[in-house]
Amino acid sequence: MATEFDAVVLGAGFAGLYQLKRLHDLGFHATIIEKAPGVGGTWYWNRYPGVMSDTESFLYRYSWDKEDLHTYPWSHRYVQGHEVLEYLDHVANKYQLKKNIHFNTALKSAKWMPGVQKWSLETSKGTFVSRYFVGAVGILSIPVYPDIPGRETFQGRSVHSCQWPQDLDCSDKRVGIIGSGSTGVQIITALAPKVKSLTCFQRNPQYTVPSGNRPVTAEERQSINDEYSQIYAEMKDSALGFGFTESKVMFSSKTPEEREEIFEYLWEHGNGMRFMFEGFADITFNREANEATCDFIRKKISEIVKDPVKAHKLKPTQLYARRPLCDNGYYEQFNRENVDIVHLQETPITKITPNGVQTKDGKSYELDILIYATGFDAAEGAYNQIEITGSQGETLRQRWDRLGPTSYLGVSVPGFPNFLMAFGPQCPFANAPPAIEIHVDLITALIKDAESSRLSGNSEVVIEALDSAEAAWVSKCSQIATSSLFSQTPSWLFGQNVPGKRVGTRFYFGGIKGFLADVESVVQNNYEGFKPIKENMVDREASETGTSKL
Ligand code: NA7
Repeated sequence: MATEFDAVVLGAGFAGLYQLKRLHDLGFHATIIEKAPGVGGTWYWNRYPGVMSDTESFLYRYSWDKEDLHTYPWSHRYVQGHEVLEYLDHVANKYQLKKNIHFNTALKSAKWMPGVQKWSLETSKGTFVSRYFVGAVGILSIPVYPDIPGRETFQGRSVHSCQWPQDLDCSDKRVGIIGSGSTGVQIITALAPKVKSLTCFQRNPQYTVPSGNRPVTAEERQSINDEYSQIYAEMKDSALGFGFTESKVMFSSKTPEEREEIFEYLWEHGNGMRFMFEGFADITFNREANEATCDFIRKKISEIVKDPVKAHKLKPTQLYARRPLCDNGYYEQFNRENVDIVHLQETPITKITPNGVQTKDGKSYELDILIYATGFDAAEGAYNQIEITGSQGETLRQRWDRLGPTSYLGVSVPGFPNFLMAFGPQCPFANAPPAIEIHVDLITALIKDAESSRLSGNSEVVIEALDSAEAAWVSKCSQIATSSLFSQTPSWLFGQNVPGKRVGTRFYFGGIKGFLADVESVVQNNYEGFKPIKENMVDREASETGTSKL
């Protein structure tokens, strides 16, 4: 027999936990379905050595629990993976959310039932029926493995970064790692001092800068606490929401000496996002500024890495236009004798053997452990794993195969009534916790108003984006993306990291401030772009919508 809920949320990460809390606050009978045995979402799965956030700790958390903002402990400029998990576990306990989470439960399929206007959700633990269905699966959860012959023949331990076995001890082992994105850089930096040998199989080197991680003093914490309202006001007025003032300085307005000074300051102070956005306003769209940034980082690589052959392999040649990375001493690791780098563009991997990896130059690398830091089928990937059938009988995957991973505001897809995504495709490219809060607040407002409309007799009401609104949003996202050098550099942000995946932006690059303005306008205009939810809503006070937090 099916278990009935008012709302079912999929996923117990940052988005899912906050969404469950908001639904409980509305008095809804709501639950979370979660595949893992614990909360944390992305942070639950990504427990590899060196895993760390690169957002300032004071903004990598929820804004709505003022007590936690002021008192929950964190010691460094950035929180490590286990600290994020502990924090989310603390929130789930504090708000007694766990009793309403179905852990170890996988959603297999979801089907809209037009007769009763509800979703039927088939899970590994039986059927759930719910009027509202909120996806909160995150953007990075489906691992991508490289298609290399012989992968299954390897006799040592092989592991993807997001399925890291907690018993895996790499000490004194011969370790190989494929991938040098954000994850690879973190793993390499953490493992290099501990392992017998570390061979890094790198296809495209990426630019990474020092993170500047360091302890935060009690005085600094106090001053952050004192300024929290200002910090959040500035965050909402920014594009990225990373807790620093984004530059308005054009590269051309500075002399070569001044540019060098700015780059040096950023390098010393640390953080990839700051490096890209705090010194100059136009690194991501002015080719000259971008190339100067590339030159500066390549010069740093030459200075740090003593072996010129290794240094040469580590120097990126692409534009500096992927999600910017930072590290805790990545390039320095290549001065260790036990760390080597294989440049796959010069010597591609030909096969994986029972003993290790072979490359085209005939070399064999004998390994005990092979790590895949090869990334994710991002954005729509997690939704595509589940058969979600909407009101027209088409699955979400079929629709996205046809049109690309489209949505309206990153939350709603035409043909999928009462299905809402917290941080779905075409959500803002920004610091995740604050961006997620905007989404959850919008979803909560939509559900609250739809439910009150339904209870007042409007029995047919559903929350569903209009085709025209979705098309306009997709076009807006792609226009903004096209103006950036990001769109000229292949990465998971545009889908090129998965062979055969449709290329196009998965993000709204208009920033937090722009997104908030769009959402506020949608709410104020009677949920413009959605099917009518409530008659007579135009005059209503914003505070009645539940979106006053926006
Ligand atoms: P990324 O950024 O997608 O990086 C994946 C890495 O794996 C990257 O270096 C890829 O090289 C490499 N890769 C992928 N497939 C292959 C094959 N077939 N052969 C060799 N190398 C390969 O994933 P991450 O997990 O590092 O980071 C994802 C996000 O998580 C990050 O941006 C943060 O927001 C958090 P390529 O560059 O494609 O040549």
